[in-house]
Amino acid sequence: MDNKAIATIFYETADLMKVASADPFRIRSYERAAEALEGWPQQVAEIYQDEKALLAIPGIGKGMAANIRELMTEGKLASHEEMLQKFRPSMLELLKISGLGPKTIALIWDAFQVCDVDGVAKLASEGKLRTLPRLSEKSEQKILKAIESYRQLTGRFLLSVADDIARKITDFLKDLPGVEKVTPAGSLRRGRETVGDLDLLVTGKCCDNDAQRNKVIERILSFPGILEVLGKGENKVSFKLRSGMQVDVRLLLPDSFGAAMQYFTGSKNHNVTLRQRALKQGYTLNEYGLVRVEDNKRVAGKTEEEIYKKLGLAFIPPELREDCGEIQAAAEDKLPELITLADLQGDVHMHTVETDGKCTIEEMALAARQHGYKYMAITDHSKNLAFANGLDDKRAEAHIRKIRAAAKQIEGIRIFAGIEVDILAEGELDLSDSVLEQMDLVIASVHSHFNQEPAQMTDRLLRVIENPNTSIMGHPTGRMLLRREGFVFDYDKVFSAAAKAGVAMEHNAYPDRLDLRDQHLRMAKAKGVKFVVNTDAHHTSHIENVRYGVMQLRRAWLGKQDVLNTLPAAHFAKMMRRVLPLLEEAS
Ligand code: DGT
Ligand code: CA
Ligand code: CA
Ligand code: ZN
Repeated sequence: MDNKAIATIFYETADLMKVASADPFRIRSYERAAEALEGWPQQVAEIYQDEKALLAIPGIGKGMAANIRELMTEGKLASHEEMLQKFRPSMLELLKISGLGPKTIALIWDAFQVCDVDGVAKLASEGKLRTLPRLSEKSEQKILKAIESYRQLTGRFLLSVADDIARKITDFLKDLPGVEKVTPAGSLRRGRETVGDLDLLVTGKCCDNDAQRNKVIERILSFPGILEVLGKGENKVSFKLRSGMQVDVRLLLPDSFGAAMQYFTGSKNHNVTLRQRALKQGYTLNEYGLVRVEDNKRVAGKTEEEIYKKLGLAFIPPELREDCGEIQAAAEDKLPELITLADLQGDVHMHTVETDGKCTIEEMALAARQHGYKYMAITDHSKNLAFANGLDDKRAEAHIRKIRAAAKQIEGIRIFAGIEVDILAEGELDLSDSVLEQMDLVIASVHSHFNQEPAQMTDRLLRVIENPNTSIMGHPTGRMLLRREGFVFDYDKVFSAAAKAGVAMEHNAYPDRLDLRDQHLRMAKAKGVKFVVNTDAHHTSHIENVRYGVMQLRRAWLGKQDVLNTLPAAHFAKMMRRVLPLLEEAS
């Protein structure tokens, strides 16, 4: 159990206790512990047996230390379980609806013993909530609206969240005898930015007969955090986790594994088009294999590769399987050569403790070097981002000196001094030109005034592009997945101007952002824009998030040549200062 998982359980306990009107001091102690754990750099799993080490974490007292130990040894927490029993687990979901606070939920619970989203929606639409103190017809309408927008946003999860769970379940199963492979399929394998449910495929000798399959299913069902089993068959089991995520696991014979992978990876539209192609060529294609109609002979199924090959197609990478022309391109052998993780030589958007990061310059640099990068950049925030302790001119200059000093000390990786400078309301940059000029690279990002009219936003961004100090536009639309739509501007105009001026667009690989999205990446590429994929790391562990960013780039059909941080350091550095025309060949 990692810090985040413990923090989640503490937050949940606190929320449930609020509904139960428990002692506010106790509630607060759960919340403080959760906040402390979220920001604590060391995993408490490593130190939980050492009481002193736990108590050294600010916000953790004796009671919470005991709770952490209980969670680590039992895998659950009695106070949390007790609350869940009292209210039923659906209460957790209800608490996630903004606009429905614990007080209102407590009122509803006390009067109707209802604690699920559908139940509350029903009470509201039947006009029963207005009978409660402090609730009116108007509040019923507000609650219904909140539930509606909750439903639109939910049901989907960040790619990183699904990936995390997939890895945990894989780990949980991999030591079982006869398990050869556990592989994600569905939208996770295609690298979609959000995932509806998690599809996992298990194969190996463990799937040979009923008795063995039963053993695997039994083991799967003992995975911690399962809230509810939704369905169970001979070779399939579906369940819902506490987080609300549904997981579909299928057990497959190795002989038809490729066909199943192909089928369950989707997308549905890709599969439909592929099946039509198969039919035209005299085959049927399903999850068990590719079968020639003529003699009913199975001609492929063990691997995906042989299925595509038999259909006269080049292998189509999962990220492209959205029925956007990839089958045609594969038939003509015109699929693009997609960028891979190994192509990247650096990550040039990172924060440190100087602003809102959690690690030092040295720690970030060593982690980037460990990852295999040849270069990286420290790009802390500027002063407009006050809550992040952003840098003013003076601190920014001092920070450059610190970065240069660290660069002298650390070998094996080039460390650029950069900044993520705020774009102010009218498109001015938040630091003086004389300071920005000293930077190796300048990322300009919007962190405020998101709600400008598209025309005003367009002018604002065009002004940033005209500024000769701008190297990169950071997270260009400002979207937050499942929380906030990106702001709208004239994409054609801005992308064209950026291409012309030699300003690169960032693809921000932070899992909540994945900004630009795939369509915008394609649009920008068509205008001649070059990209930089960055993690916006606020902690050394975030550097690994780059894999989500690369999946998005692949979904947009981008190759190595589209992405500047595949270049060697010296060439990359020149591009950032806009000294050379952007389209110059890689040296
Ligand atoms: P999601 O879960 O909404 O993020 O998206 P997917 O693509 O993971 O969709 P899901 O979980 O419903 O199904 C997984 C894959 O299984 C899907 O990509 C293709 C395949 N599949 C599911 N239902 C059908 C179907 O009715 N027809 C075909 N051809 N394929 C299907
Ligand atoms: Ca799925
Ligand atoms: Ca599914
Ligand atoms: Zn940043």
